[in-house]
Amino acid sequence: MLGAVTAPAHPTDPLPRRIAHLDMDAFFASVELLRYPQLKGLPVVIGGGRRREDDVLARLREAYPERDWSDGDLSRIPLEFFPRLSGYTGRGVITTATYPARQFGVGSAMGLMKAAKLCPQAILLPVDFDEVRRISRLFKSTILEIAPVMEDRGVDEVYIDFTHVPGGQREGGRVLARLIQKSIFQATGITCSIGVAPNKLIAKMASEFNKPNGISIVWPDDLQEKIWPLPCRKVNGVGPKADEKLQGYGIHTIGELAARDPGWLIETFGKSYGAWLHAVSWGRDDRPVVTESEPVSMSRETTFERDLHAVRDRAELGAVFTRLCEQVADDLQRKGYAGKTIGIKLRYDNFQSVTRDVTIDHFTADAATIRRQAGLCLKRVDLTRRIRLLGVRVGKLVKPGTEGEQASGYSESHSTRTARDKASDEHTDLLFPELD
Ligand code: DCP
Ligand code: MG
Repeated sequence: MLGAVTAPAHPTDPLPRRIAHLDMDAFFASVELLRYPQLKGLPVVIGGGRRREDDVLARLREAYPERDWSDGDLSRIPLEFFPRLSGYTGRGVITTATYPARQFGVGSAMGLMKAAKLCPQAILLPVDFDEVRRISRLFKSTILEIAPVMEDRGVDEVYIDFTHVPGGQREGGRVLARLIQKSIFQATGITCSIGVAPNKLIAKMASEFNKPNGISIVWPDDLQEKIWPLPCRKVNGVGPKADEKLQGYGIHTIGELAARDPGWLIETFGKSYGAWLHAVSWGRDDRPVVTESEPVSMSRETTFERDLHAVRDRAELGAVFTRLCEQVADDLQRKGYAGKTIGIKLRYDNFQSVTRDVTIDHFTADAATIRRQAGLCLKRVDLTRRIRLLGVRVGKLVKPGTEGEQASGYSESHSTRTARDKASDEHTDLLFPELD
């Protein structure tokens, strides 16, 4: 069975648990600033597409054809050659923004056109996923050289068990946190923020307290002062719908949640979720830091520049569809996986989404097979309406030579889901079917 490996237990442990959550600052934007250090301190937003070649360099070559501009000149490209948000038209959204840009009220998930109104002078750059992945691996390997018990939580965040690491208890973890911050900066040139607390729940909240380039240390006694004033939404696991329901009962902060009778919470939010809400509001969480996991599915998806129609835009849609299948096949092959369940996701112009999948009788990582099966899935959905987004997923993965595990749900953007993600999804589905 694929899945998690937990940190070794220390049954007679005299040391208090100290768990860190580390999150890179303005990650995708910081990655671009490594390439273009002249943008430091300026409002920069990332969004609007994927980087193919260096567009800024291309403009420069056009303007000065007589000169031999190369990648080495990137840091010398004058500011006027960088694209600005002003005049942006399109449907792109902000993936992330530098801290100077955030001062203008722009941030993740905001439409670029809206952001252009708030901060027209901001520089707009696309994401370089390859470089993001490279830096992601680099900062994680830097941590592992210092602290071996690390849980990978995605491209720019991890949990680290400080309890038994030298320096991990000094000043509540501040000494080790400083060392890790410094080492990551030396290795990557990017800052991060770290929260150290008695558990993952509090550490995750604490890493946001002093962003960017901050460290915050939370002790068990700090619950009332530092955690209770926060809105419930800051709890990792309280989504927008649960929050709305809480607000409906006049519960806005974690402290207000802690003041409620646990019996009432269980009655109102269900046995499992109600009990969990009570526990987290009192800062209780004993989940271990989990050091490994295996993917259960891989997927790719794309949102179109304009909504496409299955008949009128058949050629374009077909080409994108084939490309997505090839990308998923490539992801599988590169990572050495094969899958048995092939699925599609569609989002219509009214934002309604549908998924269909099929399980075949053998494991595959072959683009043509994926394309064929995904094509059959596509026949099972309404194709008379305009389509905004198209995705392809392969689940029930095995790494040839190992046992497989069933996949569930559907992933966001292009991503790899792990057994851990799956477990948390199931938790969510189980606990509040009518909520998040
Ligand atoms: N990201 C994304 N889609 C989202 C949110 C984030 O693609 N809906 C990407 C862009 C971010 C990266 O993931 O750079 C990390 O997400 P964070 O939420 O940690 O945001 P940042 O690292 O950009 O900023 P912060 O300094 O607040 O952590
Ligand atoms: Mg971050």
